[in-house]
Amino acid sequence: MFDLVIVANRLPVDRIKLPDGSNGWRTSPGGLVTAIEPVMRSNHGVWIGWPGGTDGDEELFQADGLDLAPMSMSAEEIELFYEGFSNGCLWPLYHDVVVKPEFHREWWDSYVSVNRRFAEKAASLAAEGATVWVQDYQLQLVPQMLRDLRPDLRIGFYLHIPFPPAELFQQLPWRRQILEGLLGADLVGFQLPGAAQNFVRLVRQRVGHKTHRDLVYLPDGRTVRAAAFPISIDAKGFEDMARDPEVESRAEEIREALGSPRTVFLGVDRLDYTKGIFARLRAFSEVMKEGHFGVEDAVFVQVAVPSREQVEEYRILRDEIERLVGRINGDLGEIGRPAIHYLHSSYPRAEMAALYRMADIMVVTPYRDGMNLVAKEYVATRFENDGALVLSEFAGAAEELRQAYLVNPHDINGMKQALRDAYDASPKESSKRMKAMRKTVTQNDVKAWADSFLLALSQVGTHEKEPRPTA
Ligand code: GDG
Repeated sequence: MFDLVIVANRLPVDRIKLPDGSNGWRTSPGGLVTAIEPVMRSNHGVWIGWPGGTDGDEELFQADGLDLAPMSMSAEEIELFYEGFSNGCLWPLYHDVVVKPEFHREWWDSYVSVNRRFAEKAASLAAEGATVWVQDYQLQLVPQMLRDLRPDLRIGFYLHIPFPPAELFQQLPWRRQILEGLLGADLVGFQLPGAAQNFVRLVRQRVGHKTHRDLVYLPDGRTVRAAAFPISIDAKGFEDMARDPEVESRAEEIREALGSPRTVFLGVDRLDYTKGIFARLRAFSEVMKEGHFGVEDAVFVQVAVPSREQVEEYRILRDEIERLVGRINGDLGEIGRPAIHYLHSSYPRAEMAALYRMADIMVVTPYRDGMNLVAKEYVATRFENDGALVLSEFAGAAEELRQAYLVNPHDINGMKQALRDAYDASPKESSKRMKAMRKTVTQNDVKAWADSFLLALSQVGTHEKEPRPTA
């Protein structure tokens, strides 16, 4: 039995086949594991999640001293729960319906049954009075299902993606069930205060509970708090990696391979329609076409990390982007000098750091993004206070990184202007902006995020200053 239980769709490791045919594990170091690992170690924690694949093995195991509980997933569940309801319905709905969400009852049925299995697993592993922290949009029903099974637990929920305004959320045929699922938690955490307010307002309107500021009062006497906890990165870890001489020489090597242009623009995103890759490349190509800079002055490196390739929308998007890159390079490129270097691949973390180090201008222009860690990682690696960040107003990170060149990603002319401004900026101006952004990122790192969430979770219901409404 464990005192801290993390419940996430994915485990922090992938199941792999070893050369001898047996099962092995490979850590997939993400931001979440960096954040949660220290609290898991100091609190006797376990992490429940899907290890990828369709292997039925649910045996607990240890990796790097962490206790992990794999949840199996059938091929049908991957199709209906994961690719269907999670990524074909909730993902677009919560990202401003950038793409039309699909509502299918068989997807929902699978979402309910997978959430129930996760809740049952958490109930079976949590010690009396333990803390359970449920992560993200794939598992929004787990808090209430778990509370029904184990009323003794302290339950937190954190949403990594945006929470939509009522006008959009109301489209969801199962809107009430989702709200009630989340209300099983003591604390519901969001990236931004606006998202927490959307949630409280919806609870008042759709479920009819009394609310006051960030608190929801349930008829059974329980109080639920909804608040913002903007996620961050292991800023020191990224800076240390960036200072590594091997990373520095790799950064130089990449620049030389690009033909040592004056300015390198960089985009790094999962290949997702929310990330605004297409419009950003168009804006860059137009600035080049208009002669503000040529292929010998500037180049755009776009890393598009493969993502959700079984989902139709993602396949269409990939084709569109690749056609555009081909057209731009055909129009503007010269022999040995394409305007855009497009890489459909994922890389080790050290290579990511080298890419950040070699880039003069990082371009992050999602139509909607819960936070966007890439923007923060870039800033963390700029220990010489150089470089510039072009950042969408619709990324959560824009609320903190005010000194970026902020853009509306729907406004191509506005984006062109921001790219020109970043390109033309004096070293003094860039350094002033970067210094301020670095201060923000280093002071609010991912450890501070995890600690503040867990502290707030431990305090819900213990010292509310506001009197309970009596009506
Ligand atoms: C969701 C929300 C929110 C990317 N490519 C490689 C690689 N990465 C790493 C990056 C970064 C992470 O993946 C991507 O995080 P983002 O925040 O940019 O975007 P999402 O994947 O959409 O994440 C987002 C986040 O959750 C956390 O709450 O910020 O808004 O959508 O850390 O470095 N890492 C490696 N190789 C790659 O090729 N090693």
